[in-house]
Amino acid sequence: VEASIPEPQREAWLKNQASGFKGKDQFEKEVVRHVETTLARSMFNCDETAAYAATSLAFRDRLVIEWNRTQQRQTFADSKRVYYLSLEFLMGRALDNAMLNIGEKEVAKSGLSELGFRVEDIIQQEHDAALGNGGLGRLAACFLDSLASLNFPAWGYGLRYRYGIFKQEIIDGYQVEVPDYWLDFNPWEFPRHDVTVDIQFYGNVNKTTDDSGKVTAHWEGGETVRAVAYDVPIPGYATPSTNNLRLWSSQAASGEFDFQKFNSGDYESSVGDQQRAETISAVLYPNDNLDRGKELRLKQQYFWVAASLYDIVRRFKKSKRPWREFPDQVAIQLNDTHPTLAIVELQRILIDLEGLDWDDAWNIVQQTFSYTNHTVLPEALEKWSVGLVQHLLPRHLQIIYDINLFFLQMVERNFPKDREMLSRVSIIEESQPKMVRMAYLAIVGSHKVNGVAELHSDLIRTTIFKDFVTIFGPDKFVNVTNGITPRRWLHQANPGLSSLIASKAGDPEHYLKDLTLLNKIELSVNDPAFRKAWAEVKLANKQRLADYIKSTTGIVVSPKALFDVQVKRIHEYKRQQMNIFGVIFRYLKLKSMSPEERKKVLPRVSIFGGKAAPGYWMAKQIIHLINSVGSVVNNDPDIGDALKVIFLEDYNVSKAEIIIPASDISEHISTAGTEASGTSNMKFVLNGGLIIGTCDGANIEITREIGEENIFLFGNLAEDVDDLRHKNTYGDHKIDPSLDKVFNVIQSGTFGNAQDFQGMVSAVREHGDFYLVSDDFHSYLETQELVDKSYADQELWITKCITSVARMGFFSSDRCINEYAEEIWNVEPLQPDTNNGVGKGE
Ligand code: 475
Repeated sequence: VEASIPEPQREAWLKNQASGFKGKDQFEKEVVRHVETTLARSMFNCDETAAYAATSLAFRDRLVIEWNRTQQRQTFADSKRVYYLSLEFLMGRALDNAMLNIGEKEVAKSGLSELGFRVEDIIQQEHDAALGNGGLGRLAACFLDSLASLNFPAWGYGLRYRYGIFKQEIIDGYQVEVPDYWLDFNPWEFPRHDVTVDIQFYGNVNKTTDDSGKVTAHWEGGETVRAVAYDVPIPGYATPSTNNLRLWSSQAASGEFDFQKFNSGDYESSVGDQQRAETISAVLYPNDNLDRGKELRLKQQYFWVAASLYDIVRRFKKSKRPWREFPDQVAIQLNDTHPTLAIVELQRILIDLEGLDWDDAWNIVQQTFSYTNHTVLPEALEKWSVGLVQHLLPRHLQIIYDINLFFLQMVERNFPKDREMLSRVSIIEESQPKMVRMAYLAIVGSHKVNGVAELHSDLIRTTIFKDFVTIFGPDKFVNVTNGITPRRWLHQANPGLSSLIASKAGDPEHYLKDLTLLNKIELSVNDPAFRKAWAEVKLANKQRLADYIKSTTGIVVSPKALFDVQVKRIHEYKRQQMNIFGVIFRYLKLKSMSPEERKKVLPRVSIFGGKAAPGYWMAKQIIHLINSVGSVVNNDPDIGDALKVIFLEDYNVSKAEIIIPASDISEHISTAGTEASGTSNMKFVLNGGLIIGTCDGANIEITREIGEENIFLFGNLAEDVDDLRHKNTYGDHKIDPSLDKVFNVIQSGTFGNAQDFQGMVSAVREHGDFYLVSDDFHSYLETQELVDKSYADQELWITKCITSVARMGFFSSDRCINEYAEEIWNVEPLQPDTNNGVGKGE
C-alpha cells in the first residue's frame, strides 16, 4: 500500500506542519508540556531527571523536523552518499551538543532558569552513549559531526549495543568492571520497527546450472536473526542539515517466542531462542587495539554489515539506475577491518542475487569501498580462522577463496619472478589453522587505503602493506591525518576559552567552521589583557577539575600546581608504566630533599585515567601500581602539595570534557611507531595545554604546525626501534640507572606487595623491554625537568600556549572530512539552501 498522502490532502498537512519551539517562551511551554503529558508528571514532582527528559524532548522535536527535511532533500537530490561503517561510535552526551549545534543554548539556559533549573545540572543528567573503546570510536563520532556540519549526505551504520563499554570502578586500587546499561531512557533514538532485515547464518551452499550453462550459488538453511533499525539524528553545527546514524539491534526472527515450544511446556527453550538472537547486539567487545577472534564477534560483524548493505542496496534500487552506477551513488568507508565482510557481501549480492558477472561485480565493489587502517600492532590485525568462517558463512568463504584466486593470478602474471610474493600476500594465511587476513581482503576490495597520520601512513606503506604498494602502485595508499570536532572539543568543553578566542577571532559561528581563523589570536600574543584573561580561563578550568577531584576522590589538589595529565586506554605501548615510574622517581627525589628545598619545588599533580581491557593482565597491573603509588604519596606528610597522584575512575567522553581543558601538560608518550595518530593530543593543545611526547603519530604534525619550541619531544625515533629491540633481546641489556633505582624501591615493598608489580618490572628487566621504557627513560626524565623549568617562567609558558592554539586549525575534523570527500569518496556537499524543490513550504 502506498504510504504517501495523495495531493488533495497534502494541503492540510502543510498547514499543520510541526515546527518545534522558537524562542524562550515557546521553549518553556514545550518543556512543561513534555513534563505534564509525555512524562505524566507535574511541577510538584519534576526533579532534574524529569527536567532533563523534557528538555531533551523539546530539543529532539526541533532536531527531528530538520532531520526529516534533510533526508527528503537528500532523497530528492539523489546525489552520492557516504556510508561510514563503524562497529564503534563513542558519542558521549547529546543534549549539550544539540543545543550548541542548533544554536539555542542561551534560550535553554534562560528558559530552564525561569523554570527553576540550571542548564549545566540538566546537561549532566544524561548518561554517556559509550558505544566504543577509545580513539577509533571517538573518531567516528567526530566524523559524524563534521559530515553533518559540512552538509555532506552521509549515514553512519553501527550496532545498537545494549551494553556499551563497561563502567570502571577502582576498589582497593584495582579495576572492577560494572556493566553499562544505558538504554533505560534514551530520547535520542527512534526505533524503526518497520525497517527490519532478516540475516542468515550457517546453512550450506548448493549450485544450480541453467540452460545456458551459467552456474548460480544458493545459500540455504541455517538460522535467521532479525535486524531492527534504530535511528539517531546527528545535527550539524550552524546548519539545518541533520544526518542519520542507523544502529541495528538483533531480535529473534520468528516473533516473540516459539509458541509451539511454549504450548508444549518447553517455555525455557522458547525464551532461549529469543535470548540467543538478542545476544548478538548485547555487548560491545571491550578490547582496544586487540583482536581476540571470538565467534560472537564475527556474528556481530556479519549481522551489522549484512543489514547495512541490504539497506544501502534497497535505497539504490529505488533509483532504478543500472548497477554500474552504484559507485557514483554510494561510497562506503570501512572503519578498520571490522566491516570487511561488506566487501564479500556486496560481491555475493551482485553475483548470486542480481546475476552480474564476477568481473563487473568486482569492479563495482572495488570502486565502492575504501578502508582506513588504525593500527600497525600485529596483535590488533584481524584474522578469522577459515573453519569458523566456513561454518558461519559458507558462501562467503567460497567468495573469499575466489577473490583470493583471481588476485593471486593477477600477482603471478605481473610478478612472475617473485614466487614468495604469493604466499606473503595471500588473503589466506597457510597456517595451522588457516586464517583469513582481513586487512589484505580490505585492501584488495577497496580503491583507497588510508593511514591516520603521516608517520603511520608511511609505516603501512613500507612495512605491513609493502607488497600491496608494489602490486597496486603507490596511489592506492594515502594519508588522511585525523582531526577532532572543535564544536565539542573547544566550544562545548571550554566555553571560557572559546569566548576569549571569539573576542579576537570573531564570531564562533565562523571560526568553529573554519578553524584556521584561530591564527588571528596570535596577533594578541603580547596583549597583556588577553594574556591575563587567558591565564584566568586556565585557572578556572583547573579549579573546576580540582573540585571534581575533591568530590570523587576526596583528595585536595591546588589549582596552582602544574597539572600533568595522561588519559587514554591503558596499554603497554602507550606507556603509562613509564609515566608512573617517572612519578616514583620524582617522589624519591622529593624525599631526599630537605624541607626547605622541598618548599622551593614546583608542585605537580599527576593525573591518570583510562580503562584496561578486562582480560589485559599487565594493563590492570599498571592501574594497580598507579593507585598504590597514589595512596603512599598522597598520604606522605613530607610531601604535602609538592606531589599528588590522582587516578580518575571511569574515564569517558563527558569526563574528558572536564579534564582536557584543565591540563598544563599532557603525556603522549607511546613507543615511536606504535600510536597510529592519537587524537587527544590535538584536543589538549587546542585547549591551551602543552604536550610532552614522543616522535609518534600526529605528534609529528602537531610539532610541524605549532613549532618545535612549543612542544616537549623526547625519546628514540621509530626508525631505531627495531635495532634497539634486537639489542635488548640479544645484546647486553643494561637498564637505565634511574629506572633501576625505581625498580628497587618497588621491589622493597614501598608501594605494597612487590609481587603485585613483578610483571611490569620483569617486562623491562628480563623480557627484552619491548616497549623501550628503559631506553627512553633518561630522555623522559630530562624532558620532565625541562617542563618544570619552563613552567616556572609563566610568561614564556603562556606565550607557548597561545601560539600553539593559534596554529591548531589544521586539526579540525572538518579539514579531515573534506580530504576524504575529495581524495577518496568523490562526494559533494548538498547545501540546505539549494532547496531542490523540497523542504520548507513545499
Ligand atoms: C589508534 N581500536 C589511535 C585512533 O584513528 C588513533 C582495534 C581493534 C579492535 C577494537 N578496537 C580497536 C583501535 O585500533 C584504535 O582505537 N586505534 C586508534 O585509532 C583513530 O588515533 O592512534 O590507536
